[in-house]
Amino acid sequence: MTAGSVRVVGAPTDYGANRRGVDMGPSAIRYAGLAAELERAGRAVVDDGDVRAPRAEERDPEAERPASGRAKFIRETREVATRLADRVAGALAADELPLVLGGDHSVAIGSVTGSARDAEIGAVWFDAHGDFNTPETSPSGNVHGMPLAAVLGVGEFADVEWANATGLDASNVAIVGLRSVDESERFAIADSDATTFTMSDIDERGIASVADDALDVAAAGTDGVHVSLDLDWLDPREAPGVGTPVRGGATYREAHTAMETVAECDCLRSLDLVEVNPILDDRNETAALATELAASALGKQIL
Ligand code: NNH
Ligand code: MN
Ligand code: MN
Ligand code: MN
Repeated sequence: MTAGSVRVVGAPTDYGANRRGVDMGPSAIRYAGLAAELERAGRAVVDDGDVRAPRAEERDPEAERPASGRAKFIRETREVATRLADRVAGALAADELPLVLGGDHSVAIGSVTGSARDAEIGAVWFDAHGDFNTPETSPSGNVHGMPLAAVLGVGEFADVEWANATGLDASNVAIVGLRSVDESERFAIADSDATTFTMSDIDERGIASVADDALDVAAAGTDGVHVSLDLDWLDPREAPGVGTPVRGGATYREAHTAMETVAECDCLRSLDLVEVNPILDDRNETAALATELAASALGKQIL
């Protein structure tokens, strides 16, 4: 399943997050040595540059409003998601593995819809958060808290065609590492067919077994799996450069083990590295960690 070459696409946006700076994530991850690291993992790397994303200051966050509730910069989010989906689908059509660099997590709407355009896919979401809000339930109006609900067509998103991933069923979705879920989001997750693994599950069962189960759920009966790695999945001590840090996250070793499990699955179709915020980072260490984890997911061997 795992294709040979990796095609890197940056989505330099911070439309979906409250704190500015995550739009610099693609540059920071490239600067941390992404291409060299992936080449050491035995992968040819093609850098497709960034999708166009106007600066947030040039735009009015409420220029377009959802039918109900709040979703800031929804027009800009749609523009980026649409462009990104085309790039991701194009890479897959060329038999390359798309690696999307965020940007805030709203960019995953583009990567997932692109990956699911011509295939049945599953998805594993490594995240502290559920990303299952809708404009109606969101406490913040920030779309980075909504991408899973969007691609699955939850609630009002059912009618938002550009955001729905028709080739993805919730029964093939697993969320790993949950520790910060909004009250309303909780019910939406419970109502869905998605499978969830909290940090407590990881504490009790170990990450290798949890990651293995999550990938099994996602891969079952599909053509491949999209892995969305929100760097806030990790503990803020390991990954300080994120906009919404939550204590009690995955350790450095747990994160590598999870990504090695992804490589072993031989089911990876597309990958996101999102929410790296260089302004909040400590000497680019979160970006460097993101490159390391991508290499593990793409098959880097120690010996
Ligand atoms: N659940 C909160 C919201 O919807 C925070 C989401 N933040 C994230 N998600 N970083 O991964 O606003
Ligand atoms: Mn997220
Ligand atoms: Mn998160
Ligand atoms: Mn299906």
